[in-house]
Amino acid sequence: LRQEWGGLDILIHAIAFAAKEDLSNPYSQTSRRGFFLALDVSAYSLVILSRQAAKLMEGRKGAILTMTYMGSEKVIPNYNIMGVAKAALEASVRYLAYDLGPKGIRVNAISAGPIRTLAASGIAGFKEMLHYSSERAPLKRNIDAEEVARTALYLVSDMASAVTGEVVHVDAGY
Ligand code: 0WE
Repeated sequence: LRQEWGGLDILIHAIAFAAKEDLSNPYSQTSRRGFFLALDVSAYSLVILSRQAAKLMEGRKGAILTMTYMGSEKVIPNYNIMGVAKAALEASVRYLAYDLGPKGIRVNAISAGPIRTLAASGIAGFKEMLHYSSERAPLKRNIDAEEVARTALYLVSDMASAVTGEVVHVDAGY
């Protein structure tokens, strides 16, 4: 990237993974291996990518953005180890914001409401979740990917030049 682009302005971190059985078995059954896998892929990846990105962002007012979910704050049935991984991810956003702030790099997260996607199609009861949240959210509807994208564009742009260490909820108010 240094060769081809001369540096980096924006890093979007959008990766998460937990073993399928850890998203259905009771949370108390989570194995050490499953715990490590979910935290490694879903939370530590932000730390290592941010460290590398920061080197490419020197003198550039860089912006780092990651994706999280309310399962970090409240219990969502079956979200399990992913909720714990997202809690670690959101705390990492704050510590990275503190760490990289002096270099002019901002670090934020979007906490999106549920969206019908290919990844979501594999989740048992997802349709019911969409129905439940649209009934209770203040805006009385679900969100779409473009609404997340518009918030992302805001957060990585100069419009959000004083916003860092923040978790912005894009969830129709849920
Ligand atoms: O963060 C997520 C899901 C991320 C995810 C999805 C999978 C499915 C396939 C992580 N690991 C895996 N592993 C697989 O093998 N979301 C915010 C979407 C999501 O997932 C849920 C949800 C919601 C919402 C799982 C249970 C309950 C609600």
